[in-house]
Amino acid sequence: MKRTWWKEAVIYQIYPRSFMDSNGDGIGDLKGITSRLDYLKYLGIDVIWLSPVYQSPNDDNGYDISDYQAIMEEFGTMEDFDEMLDAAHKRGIRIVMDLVVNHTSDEHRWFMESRSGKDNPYRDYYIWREGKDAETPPNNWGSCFGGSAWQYDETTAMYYLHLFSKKQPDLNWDNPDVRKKVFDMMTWWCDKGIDGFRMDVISLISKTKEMPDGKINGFYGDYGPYCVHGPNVHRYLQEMNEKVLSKYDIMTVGETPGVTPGLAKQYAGEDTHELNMVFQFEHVDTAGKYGKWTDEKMPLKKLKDIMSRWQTELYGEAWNSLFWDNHDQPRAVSRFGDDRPQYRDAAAKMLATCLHMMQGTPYVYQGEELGMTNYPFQSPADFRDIESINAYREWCESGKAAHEDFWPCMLFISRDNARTPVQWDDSKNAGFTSGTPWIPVNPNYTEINAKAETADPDSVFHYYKKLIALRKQNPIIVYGKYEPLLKDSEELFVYTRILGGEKLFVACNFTDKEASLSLPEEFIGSDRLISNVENDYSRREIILKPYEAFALLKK
Ligand code: TEU
Ligand code: CA
Repeated sequence: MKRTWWKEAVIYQIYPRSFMDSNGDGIGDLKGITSRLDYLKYLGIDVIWLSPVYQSPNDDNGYDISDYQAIMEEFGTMEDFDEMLDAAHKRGIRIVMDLVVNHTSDEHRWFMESRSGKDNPYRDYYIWREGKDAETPPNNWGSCFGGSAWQYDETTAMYYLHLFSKKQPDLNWDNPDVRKKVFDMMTWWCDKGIDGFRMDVISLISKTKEMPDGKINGFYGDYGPYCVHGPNVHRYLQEMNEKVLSKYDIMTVGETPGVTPGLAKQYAGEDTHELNMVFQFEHVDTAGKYGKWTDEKMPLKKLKDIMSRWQTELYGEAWNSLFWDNHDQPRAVSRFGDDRPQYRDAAAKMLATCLHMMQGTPYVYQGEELGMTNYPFQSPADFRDIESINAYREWCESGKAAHEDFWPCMLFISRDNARTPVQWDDSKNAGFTSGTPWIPVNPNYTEINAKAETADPDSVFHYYKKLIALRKQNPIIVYGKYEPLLKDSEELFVYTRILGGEKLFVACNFTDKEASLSLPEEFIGSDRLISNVENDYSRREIILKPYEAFALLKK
């Protein structure tokens, strides 16, 4: 297995709108990020993944881009960007940009040209089809954010495809001019000195020519078989690699909904010349009675099966990312752990141990290092996220689901849980802004905040700092071979890692009860690398406390 810097790195995701506001308008911005770089340096991360900062009408908080080479006004200027990049580099921190090129905003110049007439040179930049008849879209596909995936456009009396909101028309990657424009834009950013790309829904860029109705799934037909891992996706990524990526020392991670370990070996294989690593979503998939909306925790056995399969199947062949949450997912401690006050601290550290001792590049989503929790939303009017707002309308206002049944699912799953402001201190608005935050601050900021946690050596923050440092000191954490133990346990997540003559033993209690474990003979008397409570690990029989986690290293 090749050793590379991006396999050894720990990445921190910033959702700029909610990270730090520098000018009191209630919206996080680039100067705000620059002002907090020392905090990130202290935490010890190597790379920042910056969610989109480009010009955007913000239908989907920046994932709808109207100019790829301009900065969103609310976030600052290109000078602010350059300053931030430079300040990060001075601290040895790299910056990876979000590349959103499955679609643009409908306010992007390309789309405004495209919709203006059938003969416009940009017409074929997007995916246009005739309706089945005047009132019926070309097929039954539904968009990810509700409604049909097709929008009728009066000017030319045709429909355009949008797998996300109708303000996010899909680009036509089969058009070589589109690819050239995208590659040129990427080159422009690379020449500016950025350090890589996180590629938004990159597994969706190639669509089949035929676009038949899909199997009904909820309200609409499923576009999956025709748009996910489409016919030319690997060819286009190889072309991108050849024309852009291979020319720079950068890292790439593909957001690849629907990816399996088999496909990951192609997208992110050691020698396939596509991407460095992927995000897979099996452990956060929640297909239930209301589509993705559920209020049920994934059973531990299932979670372990998924995580272990990815660890084992990619070993030596492809590289994976490790994450519990991001800006599209609820808060990790609320979802996989336990956010009740008496358990939150241990559960957050336990989840961190479990993930950071695995193979792959770990991602820390802003606030995760503080053990930030889901938000106590009171009513549907509290939501800002287009997906949450539309879903409530589609399920409840239509009468397909009862409010009482759907509401707990929104509380558990809504993306807005991750989007409340980072809690910096216990002053007004958690120190995020001096104005009115665009989305409310979680009221638990008086307890959970960066100021308190950086001052407390036993905090979740310092635990993350330690895990990040351990990864730098112990190649076994990066390169060791993974082996699952106690696969059938419904309480414990246990595994080992092996590299050369060293062996690592990791055990995590995922429950609020004590759990007993017989330590394998060979680990009795090993060094304790880290643990989230005090316990005696020199004995064979160990009783783990609720949410206890520990790692032992045998040299
Ligand atoms: O997300 C794509 C994706 O597959 C989902 O996680 C999605 O956001 C959603 O939760 C579907 O139920 C990416 C971005 O990360 C997301 O923020 C954007 O909204 C989306 O693409 C469109 O650009
Ligand atoms: Ca601001």
